[in-house]
Formats: sequence, C-alpha cells, structure tokens
Amino acid sequence: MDKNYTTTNPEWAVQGNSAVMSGIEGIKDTTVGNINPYLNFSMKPKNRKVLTEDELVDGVTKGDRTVLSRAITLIESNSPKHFAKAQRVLQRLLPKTGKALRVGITGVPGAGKSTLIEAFGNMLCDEGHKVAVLAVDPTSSITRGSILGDKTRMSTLSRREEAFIRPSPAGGTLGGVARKSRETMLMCEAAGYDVILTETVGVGQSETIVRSMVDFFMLVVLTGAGDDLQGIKKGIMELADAIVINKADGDNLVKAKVTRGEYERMIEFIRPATEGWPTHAYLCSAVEKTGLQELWKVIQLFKEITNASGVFQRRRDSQLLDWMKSMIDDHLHNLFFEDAVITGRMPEVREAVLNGVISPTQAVAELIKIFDVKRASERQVDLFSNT
Ligand SMILES: Nc1nc2c(ncn2[C@@H]2O[C@H](COP(=O)(O)OP(=O)(O)OP(=O)(O)O)[C@@H](O)[C@H]2O)c(=O)[nH]1
Ligand SMILES: [Mg+2]
Repeated sequence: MDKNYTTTNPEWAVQGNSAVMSGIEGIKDTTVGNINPYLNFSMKPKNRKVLTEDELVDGVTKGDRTVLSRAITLIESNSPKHFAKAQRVLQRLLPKTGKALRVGITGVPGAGKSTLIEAFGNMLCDEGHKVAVLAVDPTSSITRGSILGDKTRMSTLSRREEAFIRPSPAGGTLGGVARKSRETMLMCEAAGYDVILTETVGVGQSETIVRSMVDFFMLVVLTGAGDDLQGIKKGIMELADAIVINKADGDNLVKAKVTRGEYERMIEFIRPATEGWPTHAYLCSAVEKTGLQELWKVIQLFKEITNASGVFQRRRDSQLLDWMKSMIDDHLHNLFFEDAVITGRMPEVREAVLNGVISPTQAVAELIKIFDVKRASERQVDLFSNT
C-alpha cells in the first residue's frame, strides 16, 4: 500500500482512529474479482475485428457458427448502419434459405418446452440433422429472458457441433422482435441448419409471431387439462398443429392418457390450424425421451401431406406477404407518428376531439391532409435506401 496514503487523515480526524478508511485492496485485481460482476463483463476489451460483408456471407455459407452469431448480432442491432449491412448480407444469402423445416413450440411456463427441445434436438442431430434452436420472448428486453438459463439447461445440445442455440432478440417493438426473429431464422437456414426449433413463452403476442414464421406449430401442455385449460386460451389451441402432453412418465402417465382424451374431445370443436391436417394430442416425456420419434414422424407426415396438397408452400407464400405488409404498416405508422408536423398538431386536434368540436373521423382526415410522406421520410433516418 502507498505509504502516503495512510498519512492522509485530515487534521480534524480523531488521531489514532481510522476516520478515513483505506481503500479496499485488490479492487482492480481481476483475480480478486469485482463486487459488481457486470463491471468485469463490460470492461472486457472489445478488440474483435469487424467482419466485412464478404466474410460474413462466406462464413455463414460455410456454416461457421461464430460468423453466424456475428451476422445475427448485426441483424439484432438497432443501429441503422448495422441494419443496412445486415440487409445486404441477408440479400446475398437469400437464395440459400427456405430449405429447413420450421417448427414452433409454445406452452405455459414450466411445461417442459426447453427440456423437450433439448431431447428432440439431440435425437435429430443423432439422425444426421443440423438443428438451430431460437427463442422468441418479447418480454426479455432487460433480462434476456430465461435464455441464459436455457443455454445451460440445453447443455448437451449446446455442446454439439450440429446444433446452434440463439437467445431471443432483446428489446425493441413487437414488430422489431418479429423481424429480427425471422431474419435470424433465414440466416440459420443459409448456414445449413435443416430443422429450426423456435421456442416461445406463452404470453402476449409471441405465439402469433412464431406461428407466422413456422410451418408446424406445437403446443406443449401438462396433464390435467381440467376445466380451466391451464390458462391456455382457445385461440392458442387454434394455432396448433399438434398438442403435446409432456411429462407423460412415472406416476403421471395414467393422468397424461386421460388428459390426452380430454384434449382430443376439445379439439373436435376447434377449427384446425392447417387446412387438410387434423390436429391431435400426443404423449411424450422429454425426460425419459419417449414419444419423440413418434412426434418426429407426425411432423414428417404433416410435411408430406401439406406438400402434396400445396398447403405448405401456400402458407410460406402468405407468411412472406404478411410479413411484408406488417413491415409496411410499422414503417408508415412510425413515419406518421414521428413526423414533426403531425406531432406538433396533435395536441390541438386531440383537444378538439375531446371537446366534441370535431369527430375522430374529421380529425383523421385533417391530419392525413397535412401529412406529407415524402417530407416525413426525409426526416427519418433512411434505413432502406442504403442497399
Ligand atoms: N417428469 C418430467 N419432468 C419434466 C419433463 N420435461 C421437463 N420436465 C421438468 O419440468 C421443469 C420445467 O422444464 P422446462 O423445460 O424448463 O420448461 P419450459 O416450458 O421451457 O419453461 P419456461 O422456459 O420457463 O417457459 C424442469 O424441472 C424439467 O426438468 C418430462 O418429460 N418429465
Ligand atoms: Mg424454456
């Protein structure tokens, strides 16, 4: 310790008493560690080389997982510069996309989705598939969701060469999460993953987002459907191509069989999610790894039947067009509500509507009249021109 340091007690300090305490030794010594663990993390030197567009395209094409991760990070970035670069990379990789089977998995927290994905993913890898596991969790903006936990939970899968696990894109608007998730999926396809498993939490709009980007969607449930349906909304059952009753093991097996019957009866009253494909309930145990082969066979059969009927391709086509439309919606919405002229005028118009001076319809007409798309676009950071 610095000798002078110990003699800096102010005059007013009670001499002989350590009124001014010496600092904590080793605070900068990394072997001791920081009190705040995040400090260590953020102080890591960032000397990673920026990859060029060519390097990204080549790396992803070769299936290099590190480069794939970097490309996805670019897609997830909120910086306009990164956005433009990611779009250029994606554009070049687009011909290599679309060949994977896209499977979505939803269900109440604790249903066993992650455990199931790990067991299912391992089984597929054993059979020679390359599996990418993604997550969509719009609530994960701060905590990055349960994803870090998931990576450790999927520890056997994450160690495999043939598998790639990516956490949910954090933060941003729902539209942002949807775009990032879809583009991440495309990147994984370009990297050669032929099965994409996307897990989503059973909250909010996340099921709709995932349903709109996958071919096959399954709902993982627990035994004892009962009257309350475990809080599962009928709407979510309408999205599912299969209902998977997990944890059908041990003492639970008998109950699981009963639950299966209950779901089968409920399904009868529900419109199937996919034309020409009857939704059914299946049993499995992610822990004992039973029912997984059967589940894969169901998915294969689904692909066969919907391919033959043309439903498979029609769904993909309409998903693409819906995606485009929702991005137009988002873009126009932002242009309008972020336009200075509109935001300047808004308080007055709102007041007039509240006071019954003009009707909402009149208000809209008036605002649209003063809205100039061209002017609004110029003010916005132009994300789309730099391609
Ligand atoms: N007995 C039994 N337990 C299981 C099975 N699958 C999962 N579990 C257990 O159920 C708990 C929750 O499993 P997760 O895979 O984390 O569930 P999840 O649906 O991903 O949960 P969230 O990500 O929090 O929504 C864990 O303790 C698992 O060990 C199964 O097939 N049988
Ligand atoms: Mg999970």
